[in-house]
Amino acid sequence: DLQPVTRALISVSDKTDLITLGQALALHNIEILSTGGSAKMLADAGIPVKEVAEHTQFPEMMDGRVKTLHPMIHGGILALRDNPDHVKAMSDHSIGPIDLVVVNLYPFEETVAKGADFHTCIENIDIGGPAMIRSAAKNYGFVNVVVDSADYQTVIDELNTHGGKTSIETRKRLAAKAYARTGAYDAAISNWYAEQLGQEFPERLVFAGTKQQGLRYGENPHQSAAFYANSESRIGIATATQIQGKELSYNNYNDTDAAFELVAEFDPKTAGPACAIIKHANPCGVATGATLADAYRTAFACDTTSAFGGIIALNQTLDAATAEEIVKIFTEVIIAPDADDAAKAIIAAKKNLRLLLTGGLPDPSAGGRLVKSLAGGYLIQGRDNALTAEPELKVVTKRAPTEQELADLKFAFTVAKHVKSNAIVYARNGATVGVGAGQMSRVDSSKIAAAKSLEAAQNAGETEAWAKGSVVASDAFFPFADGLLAAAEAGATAVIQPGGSMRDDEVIAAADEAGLAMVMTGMRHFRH
Ligand code: 93A
Repeated sequence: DLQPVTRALISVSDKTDLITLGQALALHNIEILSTGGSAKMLADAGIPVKEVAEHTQFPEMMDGRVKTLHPMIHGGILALRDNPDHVKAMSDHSIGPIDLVVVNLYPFEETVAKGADFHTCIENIDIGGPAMIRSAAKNYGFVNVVVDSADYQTVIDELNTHGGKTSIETRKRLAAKAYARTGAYDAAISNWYAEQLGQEFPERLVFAGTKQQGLRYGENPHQSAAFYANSESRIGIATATQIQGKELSYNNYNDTDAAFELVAEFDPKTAGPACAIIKHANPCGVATGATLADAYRTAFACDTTSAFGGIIALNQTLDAATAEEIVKIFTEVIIAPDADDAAKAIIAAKKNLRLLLTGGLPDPSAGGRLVKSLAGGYLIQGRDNALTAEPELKVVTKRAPTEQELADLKFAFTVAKHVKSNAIVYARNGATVGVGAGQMSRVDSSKIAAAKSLEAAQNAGETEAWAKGSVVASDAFFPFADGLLAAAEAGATAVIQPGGSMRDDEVIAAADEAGLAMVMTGMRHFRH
């Protein structure tokens, strides 16, 4: 079903490739109607163009708020060319058909992102543009609608192949994309408005995402998947540049995000170099160190078995010494703010190893939403963007933690925030020595973490579990003394936990009995 293009309307804010398009249309003798800025640019390039105001015999008015909202325009777009009544109406009112609508909208999203004031954002809400886009898309049987300069070539190719005509398949595809654009545009406006009104959870929440990558499969090969980016500009997996390696998989995305969010808790200025190694969205080793290579080696030592095929996140520029260490075993992904040339060269030898660079670290305290889908709906909550600041830590035992213990306790609790519940983390000298994740019983998590710490010691040729002399963090309170006693038995000397159990007294008494120092944070960090 080929349809000729005789007249086009071009009204674009983003003028990328406008001249190329105009020239191609002129070659096909297509009459071009256009609005102010677009018309001027085309005319300046010597392309024949007619101002919309001249076509409608109606001036652009009200600061441009009304420029294309006219029956001469919308009648020309919407008329069904094969409907006698529509054809008669066109002829009665001297309305010429418009077969191609090229519109991109006032940059509302960019204006918001720039932090513009309320009034400026409102003025950047495009009305005429979406109206034309929606009209053209509705009349896909006859009209082509282009909302993205990336599609100019598609239309030019169609016109060239079909002698100035376009196919129904292309027009339908363009129509679908057009409604996705106006939908996303209105979603951005409504989300912005809700934010202005301080509505964290408005009556209707519209998600808008742009497909960033189709994925080969989802969590498993029989599940389909894709990655969509939202309009948040927060540094992270969505803004990263992939320097080398295979395409990321669904699980890579998930784990790399978890890894980078974790390592970003350690500000290089205060915590020094830090490294997190992730498997199945849980850390199997996290460490700070005198150098980045030290941090990696120590994180790796926590669980050398699980680290195989893991995801590595670094809080500062990947250097050659660290890269040398990393390439010794198989790793899926490295994510870091940056990498120096020597490090890149070392990584380049491992063709499949994915290297992602972000240019910075995400702000752990930034707000935002977490979305989880359930049967028939979404559960939405704010990001867990809080950490217990030092002054809020309450010493509840007779013995207060030493300075070293306190530093390790804070480190361990920060890591525990990023471990699936129930989370138990043993740490020593700014590094994890045993992680227990995702158990239904806190005692089991504690036992697993202790067992891992023995394994780590044995791997290093030692006999005594690394949990001995370590500190321990629990993501939520100990409901009974048993979890705490398990940690004491493993050799932990100090404990950090939220507190708030009905049996806090029992737990504190058990800690005192065992000679442990314990601090309470008053803040829980469940993660599921
Ligand atoms: O203010 S509007 O909502 N009113 C209109 O009637 C209208 N028609 C086109 N904005 C309108 N446009 C928009 O103008 C287009 O969507 C496009 O983004 C922009 C192009 O203006 P110019 O060609 O003057 O640069």
